Amino acid sequence: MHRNVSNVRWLAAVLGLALAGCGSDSTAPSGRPAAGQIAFTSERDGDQEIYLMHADGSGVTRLTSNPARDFWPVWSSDGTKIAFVSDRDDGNGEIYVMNADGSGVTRLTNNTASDFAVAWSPDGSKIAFQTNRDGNWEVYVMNADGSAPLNLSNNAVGLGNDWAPAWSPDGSKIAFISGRDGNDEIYVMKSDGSGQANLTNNARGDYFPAWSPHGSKIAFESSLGYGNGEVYVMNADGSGVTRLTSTPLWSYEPVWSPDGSKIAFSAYDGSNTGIYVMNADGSGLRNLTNKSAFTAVPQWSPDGRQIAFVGDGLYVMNADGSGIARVTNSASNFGAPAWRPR
Ligand SMILES: [Ca+2]
Ligand SMILES: [Ca+2]
Ligand SMILES: [Ca+2]
Ligand SMILES: [Ca+2]
Repeated sequence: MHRNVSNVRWLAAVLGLALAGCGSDSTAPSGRPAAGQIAFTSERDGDQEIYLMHADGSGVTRLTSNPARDFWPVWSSDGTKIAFVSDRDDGNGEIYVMNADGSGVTRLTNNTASDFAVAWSPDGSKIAFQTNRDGNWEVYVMNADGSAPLNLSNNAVGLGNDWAPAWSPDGSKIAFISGRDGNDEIYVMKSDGSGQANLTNNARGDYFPAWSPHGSKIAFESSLGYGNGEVYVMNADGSGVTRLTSTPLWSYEPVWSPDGSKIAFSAYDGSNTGIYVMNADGSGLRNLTNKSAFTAVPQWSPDGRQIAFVGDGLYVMNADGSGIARVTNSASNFGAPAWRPR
């Protein structure tokens, strides 16, 4: 496996799913529609810090400033707060929240285990995350102020790893990945942890559960029946599994356009990883980046007009692949670019 692909795959699994959001329109001071803002992580100042910029790369603001790692920014759905992970206090990863200007940093977790994979509930009241505080990975939920942490997945059988929580758009359910059956499956549970169900039920690995914007379907990556991973879609109850890609590529990391009409994904063709888009039924496949260098982790802007992605820096392009612009010069960007919800 390509090393970069492996790293980004993990990051995207835990981050890319928590970035969808909605809200009111924003406008620039000129009155024209704002191009959007992106939070991202960079080591440009010597260690990992979280930055905010306009989608054209202008107006870069550093939001964190300390010698420890600060990374994986995730927006609240109203765009007023950013949750993130930092090693600043005890070196083992805790979840923090700050205002969008970097003020008001509050620590939400406090224990000797790893806590990360922040997923904010659509109504902003709760934060799901993954932690190994019980000796294996579990999906937890807590109130957005850090109170009342609860082990939702609560399963220690065998490997017992439960990870990568993703809220359904209506906040009633959480999809996650579980290895409890001997290989990785996509599970779903109610947001209180009840009703846990294996949606994929096959002998291969299943990853990257991505809820459609209306919540009726879940796209995912599976190697079901094939030597390389393909993008599949199923109904939210696990029925109607349909393979969308059929290529010599390893296709993974599906992300729905905000209107649900398209799915972008990353694909590795044996020598290079690029960004592709297709209609939600798998038709109309196109390679958007056509770059000779590694590009991955596509993230739709809230209005669906642009896609940010990671390469040797952060890039933003129009959703049709035109106008590709490298908006940061740093090659050390880490994790998924996080569009501020409108
Ligand atoms: Ca730092
Ligand atoms: Ca911790
Ligand atoms: Ca577990
Ligand atoms: Ca499986």
